[in-house]
Amino acid sequence: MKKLTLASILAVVLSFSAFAESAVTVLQVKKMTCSSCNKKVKDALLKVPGVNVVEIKPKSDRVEVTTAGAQVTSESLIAAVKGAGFVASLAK
Ligand SMILES: [Cu+2]
Repeated sequence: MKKLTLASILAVVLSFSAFAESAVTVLQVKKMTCSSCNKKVKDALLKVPGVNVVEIKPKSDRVEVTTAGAQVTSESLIAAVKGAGFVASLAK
């Protein structure tokens, strides 16, 4: 009984820390006018170390970036988008 409780506490702690380490940053990227633009922005963001998932919402110009941890700064994401030739800012 005691063992089971300990194991379940450990499982909760582990899943919580895994959750806490991943963060989503939403960027507003301007002038993504076609799927080729989307791909350029996505590829640039995926090259940033710590970026796991990039999801583009073409209708709203929003880009959701899931990173492995808080050490990935929004500045580095914005710089990557800039490097691909687009203007990005943090979405409000
Ligand atoms: Cu384009």
